[in-house]
Amino acid sequence: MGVVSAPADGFALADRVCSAASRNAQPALDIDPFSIEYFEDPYPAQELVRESGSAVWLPRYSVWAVGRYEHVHTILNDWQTFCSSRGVGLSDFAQEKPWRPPSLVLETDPPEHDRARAVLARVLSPVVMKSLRTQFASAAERLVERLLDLRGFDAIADLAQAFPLSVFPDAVGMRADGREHLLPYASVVFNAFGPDNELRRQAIARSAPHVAWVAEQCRKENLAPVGLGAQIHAAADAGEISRPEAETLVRSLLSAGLDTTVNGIGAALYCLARFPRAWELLRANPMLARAAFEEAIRFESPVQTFFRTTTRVVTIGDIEIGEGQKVLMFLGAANRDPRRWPNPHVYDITRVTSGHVGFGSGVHMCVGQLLARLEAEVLLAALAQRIKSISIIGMPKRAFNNTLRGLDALPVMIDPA
Ligand code: OVM
Repeated sequence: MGVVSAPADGFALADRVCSAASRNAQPALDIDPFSIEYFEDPYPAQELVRESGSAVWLPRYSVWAVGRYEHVHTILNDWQTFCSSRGVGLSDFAQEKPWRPPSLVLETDPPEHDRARAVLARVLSPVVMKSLRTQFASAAERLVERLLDLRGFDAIADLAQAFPLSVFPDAVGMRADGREHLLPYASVVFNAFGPDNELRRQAIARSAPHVAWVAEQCRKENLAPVGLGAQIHAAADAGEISRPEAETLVRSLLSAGLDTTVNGIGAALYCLARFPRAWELLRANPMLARAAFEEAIRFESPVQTFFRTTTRVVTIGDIEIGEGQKVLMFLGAANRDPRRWPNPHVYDITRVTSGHVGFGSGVHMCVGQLLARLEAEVLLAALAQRIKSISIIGMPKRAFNNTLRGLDALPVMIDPA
Protein backbone atom coordinates (compact mmCIF):
# COMPACT_ATOMS: atom_id res chain seq x y z
CA MET A 1 0.00 0.00 0.00
CA GLY A 2 1.22 3.50 -0.70
CA VAL A 3 0.90 6.61 -2.73
CA VAL A 4 1.53 5.88 -6.38
CA SER A 5 1.24 8.36 -9.20
CA ALA A 6 -1.16 7.30 -11.91
CA PRO A 7 -3.69 9.26 -13.94
CA ALA A 8 -7.35 8.46 -14.30
CA ASP A 9 -7.45 8.34 -18.03
CA GLY A 10 -5.66 7.37 -21.18
CA PHE A 11 -3.26 10.30 -21.56
CA ALA A 12 0.12 9.59 -23.18
CA LEU A 13 3.09 9.19 -20.85
CA ALA A 14 4.37 12.72 -21.50
CA ASP A 15 0.95 14.07 -20.57
CA ARG A 16 0.96 12.00 -17.39
CA VAL A 17 4.29 13.43 -16.32
CA CYS A 18 3.04 16.95 -17.02
CA SER A 19 -0.22 16.23 -15.30
CA ALA A 20 1.53 14.81 -12.28
CA ALA A 21 3.74 17.85 -12.08
CA SER A 22 0.88 20.30 -12.41
CA ARG A 23 -1.46 21.68 -9.80
CA ASN A 24 -4.12 19.29 -11.07
CA ALA A 25 -2.10 16.14 -10.42
CA GLN A 26 -4.36 13.18 -9.89
CA PRO A 27 -3.20 11.28 -6.85
CA ALA A 28 -3.74 7.53 -6.90
CA LEU A 29 -3.65 4.85 -4.22
CA ASP A 30 -3.31 1.09 -4.52
CA ILE A 31 -5.40 0.37 -1.39
CA ASP A 32 -8.23 -2.19 -1.38
CA PRO A 33 -11.00 -0.96 0.94
CA PHE A 34 -12.84 -4.27 0.40
CA SER A 35 -10.07 -6.59 1.58
CA ILE A 36 -9.74 -8.55 4.84
CA GLU A 37 -6.45 -6.76 5.54
CA TYR A 38 -8.24 -3.41 5.28
CA PHE A 39 -11.19 -4.50 7.45
CA GLU A 40 -8.79 -5.62 10.18
CA ASP A 41 -7.28 -2.13 10.43
CA PRO A 42 -8.84 0.44 8.07
CA TYR A 43 -7.38 3.54 9.72
CA PRO A 44 -3.95 3.82 8.01
CA ALA A 45 -5.56 3.46 4.57
CA GLN A 46 -8.32 5.93 5.47
CA GLU A 47 -5.66 8.44 6.47
CA LEU A 48 -3.94 7.92 3.10
CA VAL A 49 -7.25 8.55 1.32
CA ARG A 50 -7.83 11.77 3.30
CA GLU A 51 -4.27 13.06 3.00
CA SER A 52 -3.60 12.18 -0.66
CA GLY A 53 -6.08 14.72 -2.01
CA SER A 54 -9.66 15.93 -2.08
CA ALA A 55 -10.34 12.97 -4.36
CA VAL A 56 -7.97 10.10 -5.10
CA TRP A 57 -8.04 7.54 -7.91
CA LEU A 58 -8.25 3.85 -6.93
CA PRO A 59 -6.81 2.05 -10.00
CA ARG A 60 -7.82 -1.36 -8.59
CA TYR A 61 -11.49 -0.53 -9.13
CA SER A 62 -11.28 2.49 -11.48
CA VAL A 63 -13.20 4.66 -9.03
CA TRP A 64 -12.60 7.90 -7.20
CA ALA A 65 -12.26 7.81 -3.42
CA VAL A 66 -13.20 10.68 -1.10
CA GLY A 67 -12.33 10.64 2.60
CA ARG A 68 -12.35 14.23 3.82
CA TYR A 69 -15.44 15.29 5.75
CA GLU A 70 -16.00 18.47 3.74
CA HIS A 71 -16.11 16.66 0.40
CA VAL A 72 -18.07 13.62 1.58
CA HIS A 73 -20.65 16.04 2.98
CA THR A 74 -20.74 18.02 -0.27
CA ILE A 75 -21.26 14.87 -2.36
CA LEU A 76 -24.04 13.59 -0.08
CA ASN A 77 -25.82 16.92 -0.45
CA ASP A 78 -25.61 17.16 -4.25
CA TRP A 79 -27.82 14.38 -5.62
CA GLN A 80 -28.09 16.16 -8.98
CA THR A 81 -24.35 15.68 -9.63
CA PHE A 82 -23.77 12.53 -7.56
CA CYS A 83 -26.71 10.30 -8.36
CA SER A 84 -27.95 7.13 -6.66
CA SER A 85 -30.07 5.77 -9.53
CA ARG A 86 -27.01 4.10 -11.11
CA GLY A 87 -26.54 2.18 -7.85
CA VAL A 88 -24.75 3.03 -4.62
CA GLY A 89 -22.40 0.07 -4.89
CA LEU A 90 -19.51 -0.41 -7.32
CA SER A 91 -21.79 -1.85 -9.99
CA ASP A 92 -23.07 0.80 -12.42
CA PHE A 93 -26.74 0.07 -13.16
CA ALA A 94 -26.32 1.90 -16.49
CA GLN A 95 -23.89 -0.85 -17.52
CA GLU A 96 -24.77 -3.94 -15.44
CA LYS A 97 -28.02 -5.57 -14.38
CA PRO A 98 -28.50 -5.13 -10.61
CA TRP A 99 -28.34 -8.37 -8.56
CA ARG A 100 -31.89 -7.64 -7.31
CA PRO A 101 -34.57 -5.15 -8.46
CA PRO A 102 -33.40 -1.71 -7.28
CA SER A 103 -34.62 -0.21 -4.03
CA LEU A 104 -37.22 2.54 -4.54
CA VAL A 105 -35.47 4.80 -2.02
CA LEU A 106 -31.77 3.89 -1.87
CA GLU A 107 -31.23 3.45 -5.60
CA THR A 108 -33.36 6.26 -7.04
CA ASP A 109 -33.07 10.06 -7.44
CA PRO A 110 -35.66 12.77 -6.94
CA PRO A 111 -38.46 13.09 -7.93
CA GLU A 112 -39.13 9.30 -7.93
CA HIS A 113 -37.16 8.94 -4.72
CA ASP A 114 -39.24 11.47 -2.82
CA ARG A 115 -42.58 9.67 -3.28
CA ALA A 116 -41.21 6.45 -1.79
CA ARG A 117 -39.26 8.32 0.88
CA ALA A 118 -42.41 10.14 2.03
CA VAL A 119 -44.12 6.81 2.77
CA LEU A 120 -41.17 5.46 4.78
CA ALA A 121 -40.70 8.77 6.61
CA ARG A 122 -44.32 8.62 7.78
CA VAL A 123 -44.03 4.96 8.82
CA LEU A 124 -40.85 5.74 10.80
CA SER A 125 -41.97 9.11 12.18
CA PRO A 126 -41.60 10.46 15.74
CA VAL A 127 -45.28 9.67 16.46
CA VAL A 128 -44.78 6.01 15.55
CA MET A 129 -41.56 5.90 17.61
CA LYS A 130 -43.51 7.15 20.62
CA SER A 131 -45.98 4.29 20.21
CA LEU A 132 -43.13 1.74 20.20
CA ARG A 133 -41.12 3.15 23.09
CA THR A 134 -42.77 1.40 26.05
CA GLN A 135 -42.60 -2.09 24.53
CA PHE A 136 -38.99 -1.54 23.39
CA ALA A 137 -37.97 -0.36 26.88
CA SER A 138 -39.62 -3.39 28.56
CA ALA A 139 -37.90 -5.76 26.13
CA ALA A 140 -34.55 -4.08 26.90
CA GLU A 141 -35.06 -4.39 30.66
CA ARG A 142 -36.06 -8.07 30.35
CA LEU A 143 -32.99 -8.85 28.24
CA VAL A 144 -30.62 -7.08 30.65
CA GLU A 145 -32.10 -9.06 33.58
CA ARG A 146 -31.48 -12.32 31.71
CA LEU A 147 -27.89 -11.32 30.93
CA LEU A 148 -27.29 -10.43 34.57
CA ASP A 149 -28.14 -14.05 35.43
CA LEU A 150 -25.61 -15.27 32.88
CA ARG A 151 -22.84 -12.81 33.89
CA GLY A 152 -20.67 -13.98 30.96
CA PHE A 153 -22.02 -13.93 27.39
CA ASP A 154 -21.36 -12.83 23.81
CA ALA A 155 -22.21 -9.13 23.54
CA ILE A 156 -22.85 -9.56 19.79
CA ALA A 157 -25.08 -12.67 19.55
CA ASP A 158 -26.68 -12.37 22.99
CA LEU A 159 -27.11 -8.58 23.06
CA ALA A 160 -26.38 -6.57 19.87
CA GLN A 161 -28.25 -9.13 17.73
CA ALA A 162 -30.67 -10.45 20.33
CA PHE A 163 -32.19 -7.08 21.20
CA PRO A 164 -33.06 -5.82 17.68
CA LEU A 165 -34.29 -9.35 16.83
CA SER A 166 -36.58 -9.19 19.87
CA VAL A 167 -38.24 -5.91 18.87
CA PHE A 168 -37.79 -5.08 15.16
CA PRO A 169 -39.49 -8.02 13.38
CA ASP A 170 -42.45 -7.70 15.78
CA ALA A 171 -42.66 -3.95 15.13
CA VAL A 172 -42.74 -4.66 11.38
CA GLY A 173 -45.46 -7.27 12.03
CA MET A 174 -43.64 -10.32 10.75
CA ARG A 175 -44.59 -13.94 11.37
CA ALA A 176 -42.54 -15.73 14.01
CA ASP A 177 -40.98 -18.45 11.87
CA GLY A 178 -38.14 -17.97 9.39
CA ARG A 179 -36.66 -14.89 11.03
CA GLU A 180 -33.26 -16.59 10.92
CA HIS A 181 -33.19 -15.45 7.26
CA LEU A 182 -33.11 -11.76 8.18
CA LEU A 183 -29.45 -11.27 9.14
CA PRO A 184 -28.09 -13.48 6.34
CA TYR A 185 -30.25 -11.54 3.84
CA ALA A 186 -28.94 -8.19 5.08
CA SER A 187 -25.40 -9.52 4.93
CA VAL A 188 -25.91 -10.29 1.21
CA VAL A 189 -27.40 -6.84 0.57
CA PHE A 190 -24.45 -5.04 2.16
CA ASN A 191 -21.80 -7.32 0.62
CA ALA A 192 -23.39 -6.73 -2.78
CA PHE A 193 -22.47 -3.01 -2.72
CA GLY A 194 -18.82 -4.07 -2.92
CA PRO A 195 -16.72 -5.29 -5.85
CA ASP A 196 -16.94 -8.76 -7.38
CA ASN A 197 -14.72 -10.25 -4.67
CA GLU A 198 -15.00 -13.50 -2.71
CA LEU A 199 -17.32 -11.91 -0.10
CA ARG A 200 -19.78 -10.68 -2.72
CA ARG A 201 -19.63 -13.80 -4.92
CA GLN A 202 -20.18 -16.19 -1.99
CA ALA A 203 -22.95 -14.04 -0.53
CA ILE A 204 -24.89 -13.86 -3.79
CA ALA A 205 -24.27 -17.55 -4.56
CA ARG A 206 -25.95 -18.49 -1.26
CA SER A 207 -28.64 -15.82 -1.33
CA ALA A 208 -31.53 -17.63 -3.07
CA PRO A 209 -33.34 -19.02 0.01
CA HIS A 210 -32.97 -15.71 1.89
CA VAL A 211 -34.13 -13.66 -1.12
CA ALA A 212 -37.17 -15.92 -1.66
CA TRP A 213 -38.17 -15.84 2.01
CA VAL A 214 -37.80 -12.05 2.29
CA ALA A 215 -39.83 -11.47 -0.91
CA GLU A 216 -42.64 -13.60 0.50
CA GLN A 217 -42.64 -11.72 3.84
CA CYS A 218 -43.08 -8.39 2.05
CA ARG A 219 -46.59 -9.34 0.87
CA LYS A 220 -49.50 -7.71 2.66
CA GLU A 221 -51.07 -11.05 3.62
CA ASN A 222 -47.87 -12.09 5.43
CA LEU A 223 -47.76 -8.98 7.60
CA ALA A 224 -49.79 -8.38 10.76
CA PRO A 225 -52.74 -5.95 10.37
CA VAL A 226 -50.96 -3.54 12.73
CA GLY A 227 -47.28 -2.63 12.36
CA LEU A 228 -44.74 -0.88 10.16
CA GLY A 229 -45.34 -3.33 7.29
CA ALA A 230 -49.11 -2.80 7.41
CA GLN A 231 -48.54 0.98 7.44
CA ILE A 232 -46.58 0.74 4.19
CA HIS A 233 -49.34 -1.36 2.62
CA ALA A 234 -51.90 1.20 3.82
CA ALA A 235 -50.20 3.66 1.45
CA ALA A 236 -50.98 1.21 -1.37
CA ASP A 237 -54.58 0.80 -0.15
CA ALA A 238 -54.89 4.60 -0.35
CA GLY A 239 -53.53 4.61 -3.91
CA GLU A 240 -50.42 6.59 -2.97
CA ILE A 241 -48.15 3.80 -4.25
CA SER A 242 -48.77 0.52 -6.07
CA ARG A 243 -48.89 -2.87 -4.33
CA PRO A 244 -45.55 -4.01 -5.82
CA GLU A 245 -44.04 -0.70 -4.68
CA ALA A 246 -45.32 -1.30 -1.15
CA GLU A 247 -43.68 -4.74 -1.19
CA THR A 248 -40.36 -3.25 -2.34
CA LEU A 249 -40.56 -0.64 0.46
CA VAL A 250 -41.15 -3.37 3.04
CA ARG A 251 -38.08 -5.02 1.51
CA SER A 252 -36.15 -1.80 2.31
CA LEU A 253 -37.15 -2.13 5.97
CA LEU A 254 -36.01 -5.75 6.03
CA SER A 255 -32.78 -4.93 4.14
CA ALA A 256 -31.68 -1.87 6.08
CA GLY A 257 -33.52 -2.09 9.40
CA LEU A 258 -31.81 -4.89 11.28
CA ASP A 259 -28.13 -5.54 10.50
CA THR A 260 -27.47 -1.78 10.69
CA THR A 261 -28.92 -1.48 14.21
CA VAL A 262 -27.15 -4.70 15.21
CA ASN A 263 -23.83 -3.19 14.17
CA GLY A 264 -24.67 0.22 15.63
CA ILE A 265 -25.54 -1.26 19.00
CA GLY A 266 -22.54 -3.60 18.72
CA ALA A 267 -20.34 -0.54 18.09
CA ALA A 268 -21.69 1.19 21.19
CA LEU A 269 -21.10 -1.89 23.36
CA TYR A 270 -17.57 -2.35 21.98
CA CYS A 271 -16.81 1.34 22.67
CA LEU A 272 -18.26 1.29 26.19
CA ALA A 273 -16.31 -1.88 27.01
CA ARG A 274 -13.03 -0.31 25.76
CA PHE A 275 -13.47 3.21 27.17
CA PRO A 276 -14.24 2.82 30.91
CA ARG A 277 -14.40 6.59 31.44
CA ALA A 278 -17.25 6.80 28.94
CA TRP A 279 -18.98 3.88 30.67
CA GLU A 280 -18.68 5.63 34.07
CA LEU A 281 -20.14 8.83 32.61
CA LEU A 282 -23.06 6.90 31.16
CA ARG A 283 -23.64 5.06 34.43
CA ALA A 284 -23.64 8.35 36.35
CA ASN A 285 -26.11 9.79 33.86
CA PRO A 286 -28.16 7.28 31.81
CA MET A 287 -29.64 10.26 29.95
CA LEU A 288 -26.36 10.15 27.99
CA ALA A 289 -27.51 6.89 26.32
CA ARG A 290 -28.48 8.65 23.09
CA ALA A 291 -25.20 10.60 23.01
CA ALA A 292 -23.22 7.40 23.66
CA PHE A 293 -24.93 5.76 20.69
CA GLU A 294 -24.44 8.73 18.37
CA GLU A 295 -20.74 8.93 19.20
CA ALA A 296 -20.40 5.19 18.58
CA ILE A 297 -21.92 5.70 15.12
CA ARG A 298 -19.36 8.45 14.43
CA PHE A 299 -16.50 6.45 15.92
CA GLU A 300 -17.15 3.07 14.25
CA SER A 301 -19.31 4.10 11.28
CA PRO A 302 -21.16 0.76 10.98
CA VAL A 303 -22.02 1.69 7.38
CA GLN A 304 -18.50 2.39 6.12
CA THR A 305 -18.94 3.35 2.49
CA PHE A 306 -21.39 4.11 -0.27
CA PHE A 307 -20.82 5.04 -3.90
CA ARG A 308 -22.42 7.70 -6.05
CA THR A 309 -22.17 8.08 -9.85
CA THR A 310 -21.38 11.45 -11.43
CA THR A 311 -23.95 12.86 -13.85
CA ARG A 312 -21.56 15.50 -15.26
CA VAL A 313 -17.95 16.64 -15.15
CA VAL A 314 -17.39 18.01 -11.65
CA THR A 315 -14.56 19.33 -9.51
CA ILE A 316 -14.04 17.99 -5.99
CA GLY A 317 -11.62 20.38 -4.28
CA ASP A 318 -8.94 20.74 -6.97
CA ILE A 319 -9.58 17.41 -8.71
CA GLU A 320 -11.64 17.17 -11.88
CA ILE A 321 -13.82 14.09 -12.24
CA GLY A 322 -15.47 12.99 -15.47
CA GLU A 323 -19.12 12.15 -16.11
CA GLY A 324 -20.32 8.61 -15.35
CA GLN A 325 -17.59 7.96 -12.76
CA LYS A 326 -18.16 6.00 -9.57
CA VAL A 327 -17.19 7.96 -6.45
CA LEU A 328 -16.60 6.01 -3.24
CA MET A 329 -17.46 7.98 -0.11
CA PHE A 330 -15.57 6.87 3.00
CA LEU A 331 -18.10 7.73 5.71
CA GLY A 332 -15.79 6.24 8.35
CA ALA A 333 -12.85 8.38 7.19
CA ALA A 334 -15.00 11.53 7.12
CA ASN A 335 -16.24 10.77 10.64
CA ARG A 336 -12.59 10.73 11.81
CA ASP A 337 -11.28 13.61 9.70
CA PRO A 338 -9.08 15.71 12.03
CA ARG A 339 -10.04 18.78 9.94
CA ARG A 340 -13.57 18.39 11.33
CA TRP A 341 -13.26 16.47 14.63
CA PRO A 342 -10.97 17.26 17.57
CA ASN A 343 -9.27 14.04 18.80
CA PRO A 344 -11.19 12.03 16.20
CA HIS A 345 -9.84 8.65 17.38
CA VAL A 346 -11.18 9.11 20.91
CA TYR A 347 -14.66 7.84 21.86
CA ASP A 348 -16.08 10.77 23.84
CA ILE A 349 -19.78 10.68 24.70
CA THR A 350 -19.75 14.38 25.68
CA ARG A 351 -18.64 15.42 22.18
CA VAL A 352 -20.95 17.41 19.87
CA THR A 353 -21.56 14.72 17.24
CA SER A 354 -24.07 16.59 15.09
CA GLY A 355 -23.02 16.64 11.46
CA HIS A 356 -21.45 13.16 11.50
CA VAL A 357 -22.18 11.26 8.29
CA GLY A 358 -22.69 7.81 9.84
CA PHE A 359 -26.36 8.07 8.84
CA GLY A 360 -25.47 9.84 5.60
CA SER A 361 -26.70 13.36 4.86
CA GLY A 362 -29.03 15.04 2.38
CA VAL A 363 -32.09 13.54 0.69
CA HIS A 364 -31.04 9.92 1.31
CA MET A 365 -30.08 10.37 4.97
CA CYS A 366 -31.11 7.29 6.95
CA VAL A 367 -34.91 7.25 7.09
CA GLY A 368 -34.80 4.74 9.98
CA GLN A 369 -32.47 6.73 12.20
CA LEU A 370 -35.18 7.43 14.80
CA LEU A 371 -35.88 3.71 15.12
CA ALA A 372 -32.16 2.97 15.44
CA ARG A 373 -31.78 5.64 18.13
CA LEU A 374 -34.86 4.43 20.00
CA GLU A 375 -33.55 0.84 20.12
CA ALA A 376 -30.08 1.92 21.21
CA GLU A 377 -31.28 4.45 23.75
CA VAL A 378 -33.59 2.15 25.69
CA LEU A 379 -31.01 -0.64 25.63
CA LEU A 380 -28.01 1.47 26.73
CA ALA A 381 -30.12 3.16 29.43
CA ALA A 382 -31.22 -0.25 30.78
CA LEU A 383 -27.58 -1.40 30.84
CA ALA A 384 -26.42 1.80 32.54
CA GLN A 385 -29.07 1.42 35.25
CA ARG A 386 -28.47 -2.25 36.09
CA ILE A 387 -24.77 -2.90 35.41
CA LYS A 388 -21.66 -1.75 37.22
CA SER A 389 -19.03 -2.86 34.71
CA ILE A 390 -18.55 -4.54 31.33
CA SER A 391 -15.22 -6.29 30.73
CA ILE A 392 -13.96 -7.96 27.58
CA ILE A 393 -12.93 -11.51 28.58
CA GLY A 394 -11.90 -12.98 25.22
CA MET A 395 -10.69 -12.08 21.74
CA PRO A 396 -13.22 -9.96 19.84
CA LYS A 397 -13.88 -11.56 16.44
CA ARG A 398 -14.36 -9.23 13.49
CA ALA A 399 -17.15 -9.74 10.95
CA PHE A 400 -16.10 -9.19 7.35
CA ASN A 401 -18.52 -7.41 5.04
CA ASN A 402 -17.98 -5.14 2.01
CA THR A 403 -20.03 -2.32 3.61
CA LEU A 404 -20.77 -3.03 7.27
CA ARG A 405 -18.17 -2.70 10.01
CA GLY A 406 -18.71 -4.69 13.17
CA LEU A 407 -17.92 -7.78 15.20
CA ASP A 408 -19.01 -11.40 15.00
CA ALA A 409 -18.23 -12.07 18.66
CA LEU A 410 -17.38 -10.01 21.74
CA PRO A 411 -17.01 -12.16 24.86
CA VAL A 412 -17.83 -10.06 27.93
CA MET A 413 -18.51 -10.35 31.64
CA ILE A 414 -20.87 -7.98 33.44
CA ASP A 415 -21.20 -7.15 37.12
CA PRO A 416 -24.51 -6.01 38.62
CA ALA A 417 -24.73 -2.48 39.99
C1 OVM B 1 -33.02 -0.61 0.62
C2 OVM B 1 -31.71 -0.51 1.38
C3 OVM B 1 -30.88 -1.60 1.44
C4 OVM B 1 -29.67 -1.50 2.13
C5 OVM B 1 -29.32 -0.32 2.75
C6 OVM B 1 -30.16 0.76 2.68
C7 OVM B 1 -28.71 1.99 4.10
C8 OVM B 1 -31.38 0.65 1.98
O1 OVM B 1 -33.38 -1.73 0.18
O2 OVM B 1 -33.70 0.39 0.47
O3 OVM B 1 -29.86 1.93 3.28
